[in-house]
Amino acid sequence: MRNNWTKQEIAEIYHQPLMELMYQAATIHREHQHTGEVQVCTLLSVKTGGCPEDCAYCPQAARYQTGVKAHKLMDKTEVLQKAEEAKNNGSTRFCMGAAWREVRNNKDFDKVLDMVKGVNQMGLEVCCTMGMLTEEQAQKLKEAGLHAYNHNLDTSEEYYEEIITTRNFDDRLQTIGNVRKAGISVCSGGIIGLGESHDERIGMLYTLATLPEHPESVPVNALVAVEGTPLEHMNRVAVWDMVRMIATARILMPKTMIRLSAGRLDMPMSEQALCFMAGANSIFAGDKLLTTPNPSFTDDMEMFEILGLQPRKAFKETSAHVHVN
Ligand code: SAM
Ligand code: DTB
Ligand code: SF4
Repeated sequence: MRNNWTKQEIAEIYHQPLMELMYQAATIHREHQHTGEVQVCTLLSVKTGGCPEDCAYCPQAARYQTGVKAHKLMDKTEVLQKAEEAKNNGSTRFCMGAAWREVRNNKDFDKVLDMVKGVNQMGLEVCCTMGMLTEEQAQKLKEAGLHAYNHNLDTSEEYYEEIITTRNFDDRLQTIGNVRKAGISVCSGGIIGLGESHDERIGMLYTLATLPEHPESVPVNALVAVEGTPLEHMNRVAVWDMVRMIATARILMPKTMIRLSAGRLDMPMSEQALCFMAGANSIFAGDKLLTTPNPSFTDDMEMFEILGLQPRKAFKETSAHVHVN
């Protein structure tokens, strides 16, 4: 495991002829992962909309007219019911999202801690994505049984200001550090199709692959262009771009779960198959992501059947704890 990659090295990997890149990624995938095994995660938006941030891609930012209605934090019983459904459908990870800039120490946080306890007790890997966290808050989530925390870089350091102005790239790294210190598994990736260049995509991979420890999971999202957001007219990401990104991530971070995340609804099975071939080994299942649609469980199970993929068991060793001297 290496975390001293240079941008030059990453660029050389990334810009290889696509077939060569895929072959290398698939080879590394076979050496470090159980091929044919795909982690199935379910998302639930427990606190939707009304977010004060200005992330240009996001339908939940209060300042854009996207038709997403703001809701208060859901009740625990309802959340546990959704978790049960997800478990019955074969998901092993349940990720609760909140449209917050940061977690605050209030009654809502106490409610979240309670939800985390409940979901953990059901034997699911529980994950949250709720914005910035302090070290103490991360510790409390850990004590409640949180398995993973998702906090994406979203884009590269160089392109960050074009996409988000209400926080900066270092804020993201700070929270990722707090999650790591609390002993929670780190999930961090980004989105492509925001108008970034190849160099900027390489820049984002560079930051992820040179963290002191690689994230245990890296979601690669294709922008879901939502009407009303500043990025509503962006073109759909080409499958070749997804493949290039996933394959490079797989080569740089061999033990990490690479998640083929948002954007699958627009990808035919043949395109998704290329992504699995290139080293993706995790998906979000269930007919909704946070606020936008996603393929149904039945469609995904049919895809697994056709491609010969197996859902991965919960709490399997990820062993991405790379200790660096
Ligand atoms: N508010 C918290 C935050 O931003 O970290 C957590 C929720 S936020 C919706 C979680 C992630 O969803 C973002 O970091 C972003 O990568 C992804 N996301 C949001 N809108 C998206 C879109 N339209 N297309 C693809 N990914 C999106
Ligand atoms: C991630 O990287 N992608 C997920 C999850 N982590 C939280 C979210 C995708 C959101 C897509 C837009 C929506 O449904 O609101
Ligand atoms: Fe808020 Fe997160 Fe959406 Fe940004 S991505 S607007 S922080 S919910």
